Amino acid sequence: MSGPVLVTGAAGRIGTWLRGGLPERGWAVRCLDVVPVTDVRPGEEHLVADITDLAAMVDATEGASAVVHMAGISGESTWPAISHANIEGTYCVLEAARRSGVPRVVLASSNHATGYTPRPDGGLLREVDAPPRPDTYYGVAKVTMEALGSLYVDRYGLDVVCLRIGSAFPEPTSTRQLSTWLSPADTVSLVDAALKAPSPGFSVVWGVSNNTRRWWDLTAAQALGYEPADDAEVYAEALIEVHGEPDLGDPVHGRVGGEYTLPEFDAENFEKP
Ligand code: 15L
Repeated sequence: MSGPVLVTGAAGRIGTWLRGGLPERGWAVRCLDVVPVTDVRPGEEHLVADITDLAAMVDATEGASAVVHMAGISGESTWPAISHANIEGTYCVLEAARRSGVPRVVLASSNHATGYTPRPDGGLLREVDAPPRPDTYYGVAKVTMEALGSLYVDRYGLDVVCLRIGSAFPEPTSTRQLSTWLSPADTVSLVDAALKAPSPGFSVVWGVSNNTRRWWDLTAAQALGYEPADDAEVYAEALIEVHGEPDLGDPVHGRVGGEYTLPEFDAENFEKP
């Protein structure tokens, strides 16, 4: 495939992992962030732009073979902040891709699009059995992201893959994350699969590692070509020693969105003084 992959949020945590891993898988990377990337690597292109600046995004997407959209606010915040960065921003990314003729967009959705979904009695939860059920304004923006992706597939014929990312951190830091962790290496593998899958149309898949304790089904992600290699269980003993065995009756473990469904995640607590 010709043309680089435009990675938005390239200076962020996941963006940095992708800049490390995608070139090894054959992808040239064009980095975009609102702040400059400090550790520029050989072969990378660099752009500093705001994803809500449509004209700048049209320029940035010119000649790209795909966009991987990781930019935005990565947790709950105020409505004005979320609606601007995460909803307006996603619109600009998709609209710029369309105007520039970029055929594929990979979107960083989140488990929080479906956060109030309860853990099934048994078995694994499929994406199709977890329709929108946001737990925060952040989750609402991820629902909107998936809806915009769907529109751009049906109306304009783009391929759009939405990754409902779990907990993408260097390692799990809570007992919830023994289920929801997405390792750095598996993040690269998942994005690579989303970029390579032949004609995915509109696709929504969970983004988790092959964790022993996971309860989100990976069949759809694996059908795209995702081959998870990591399992959070190697951290279980140490985390359980500190935090105790997870109580599956606790909403933190009994709902997709975990802590985000608790009262303290009310956006009021995120208002700026
Ligand atoms: C997310 O979507 C957030 O970006 C991240 O900071 C974590 O809160 C993660 O979800 C999670 O559910 O652990």
